[in-house]
Amino acid sequence: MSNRAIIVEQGDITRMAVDAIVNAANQQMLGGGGVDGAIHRAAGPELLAACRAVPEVRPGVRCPVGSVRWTPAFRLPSRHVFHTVGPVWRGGGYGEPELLASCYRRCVELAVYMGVRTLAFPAISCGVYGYPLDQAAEVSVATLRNSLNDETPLDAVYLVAFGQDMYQAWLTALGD
Ligand code: AR6
Repeated sequence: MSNRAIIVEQGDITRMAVDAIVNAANQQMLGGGGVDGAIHRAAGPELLAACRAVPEVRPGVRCPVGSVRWTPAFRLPSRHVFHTVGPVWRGGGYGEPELLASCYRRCVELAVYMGVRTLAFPAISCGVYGYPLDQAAEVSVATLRNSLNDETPLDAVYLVAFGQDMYQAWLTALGD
């Protein structure tokens, strides 16, 4: 797919009828607030059971920061949930941009591996984790542009902003 197929939308990611939506989870993967809570509510209790079944890589960690894990989407209109864990913003000098980039890159890699054609991201780390919206928008768009080329077998990548401020930040980063 080409860069043109990065599409910014404003709304609720749990309503997206795409092949896979991305969850901004935490390392435990046992639910939380924000988009994570919304996804668990909409998917139903089977999602928590599926998350629990993901093996821990060390005590309390099912998905390290910058990595991704897969579950089905159960009652959501999408087919898969990709659970990724963004970095907590600590001023930018603790590898936050690289870790956030890793989230986007690893989700695209998983999408290609699984034959996912349409993928929707929320603004990873831009809520509770405190990442500045403009900087997160730049990292996400730059990473997607690097990860996607004309041969990538994806039809569309949606960036789903919950609020107007993130919507604007993504439009600016895309140069629209
Ligand atoms: N659809 C799309 N975006 C949403 C939705 C929704 N339904 N709800 C919130 N957002 P956050 P983080 C936006 O805090 O910063 C959780 O407790 C929200 O406006 O959900 O990565 C996890 O369990 C913001 O722009 O994720 C972790 O503990 C963006 O989603 C922790 O929060 C991300 O905000 C992860 O923090």
